[in-house]
Amino acid sequence: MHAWPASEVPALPGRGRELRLHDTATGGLVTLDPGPVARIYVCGITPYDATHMGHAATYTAFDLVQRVWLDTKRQVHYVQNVTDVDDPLLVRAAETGIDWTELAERETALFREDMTALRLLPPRHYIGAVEAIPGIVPLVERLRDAGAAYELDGDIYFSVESDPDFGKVSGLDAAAMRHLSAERGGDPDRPGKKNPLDPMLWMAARDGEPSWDGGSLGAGRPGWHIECVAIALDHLGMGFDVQGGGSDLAFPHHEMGASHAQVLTGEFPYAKAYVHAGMVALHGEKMSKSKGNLVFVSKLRKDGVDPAAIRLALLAHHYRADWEWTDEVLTEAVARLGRWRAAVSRPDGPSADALVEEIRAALADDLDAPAALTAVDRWAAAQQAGGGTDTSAPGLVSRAVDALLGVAL
Ligand code: 5CA
Ligand code: ZN
Repeated sequence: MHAWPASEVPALPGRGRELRLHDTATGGLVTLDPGPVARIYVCGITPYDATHMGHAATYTAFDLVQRVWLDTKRQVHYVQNVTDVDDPLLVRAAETGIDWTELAERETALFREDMTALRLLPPRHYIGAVEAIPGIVPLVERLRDAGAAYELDGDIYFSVESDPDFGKVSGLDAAAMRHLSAERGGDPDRPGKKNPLDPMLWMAARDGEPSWDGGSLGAGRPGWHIECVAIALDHLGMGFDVQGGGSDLAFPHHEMGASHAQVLTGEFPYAKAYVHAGMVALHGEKMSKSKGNLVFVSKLRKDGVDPAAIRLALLAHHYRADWEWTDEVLTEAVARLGRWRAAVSRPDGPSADALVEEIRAALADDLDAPAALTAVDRWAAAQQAGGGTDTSAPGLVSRAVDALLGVAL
């Protein structure tokens, strides 16, 4: 499927720093060494509702990853999926009486608009689960033929015991895994499974639900984790640099994905770093489509909020923190945007060379966007106080804020 248009990324003088990111698998910071082409897969939406602040925060974090890499003069191969067939989408379609394909198309179109407005760089490959099915079926067949998958009443399950490295992404114990599996789309209590944690690879066709030709698997539809694996292996290959998503994907989604891929290829690791963004809450609870406590990007845009202010509101929080969306967060961002715009519209100011390096250093250090914003605040305050006569400074600040933070001043 098509992605969305890219906003231009201005080139800056000098070169950005090497990125260090927190890796869930090792539990610490790793300096990534991507080579001339950096490869990143970020899990996409399940399009049954509009983009909320939690989604936007997570995608903004990985947008910063791309921007840091681009600033090191690398190319970035970025892949994202759309889970355009899955249980929650079918349930919402049934509840609302909207055809599931129409619902998915409508919400994906809105997501593209939101991403464009927020200046999130698009993936090179934007792939739907449905269009990935012809690539998924042979992977499931291979897992089954290798003895790493088994059939249960027509459904095919992956055997987590087939991967000696299972558990290394999340580092959780069996009890925690079982609990999260039940909460996040798994079925640990289904009788007949070899291990309660085993996830479904292929679901046999159910009455009244869409299904596709699965060759020797029979008609059905793909499981969630194999969807992302098929897309990532097809477009990035094993050992790509970053697997990204919100922290709710560490287990089971990224754990299972890594296992599927490692058993399929015999190689380790699936991704060099598993990077997870914190959860955004509203009124004390994680913002989630299933709970309905949502603030939508599209609603704020419709209300006339400048997308640059939304972006600044998101960047004011460290990507790994869990935080709460409030009206004040947005009010402060609107005020900050105003101060920055006033500052760069002046004819001169203090030299900005050091500021560019400060922004680079902050972002390279596990995407410390709040520190980068504070650095820009300091420059804007000094400029407003009348310091400096460098006529190139306002333009350089504007370009740096655009290139590195994605905010158009
Ligand atoms: N389609 C799957 C991934 S393959 C999925 O999780 N879709 S989603 O629509 O539920 O979420 C899309 C992305 O937003 C995921 O990375 C998820 O971790 C992230 N996300 C969802 N809710 C929040 C939240 N409240 N705060 C931060 N990130 C969130
Ligand atoms: Zn995914």
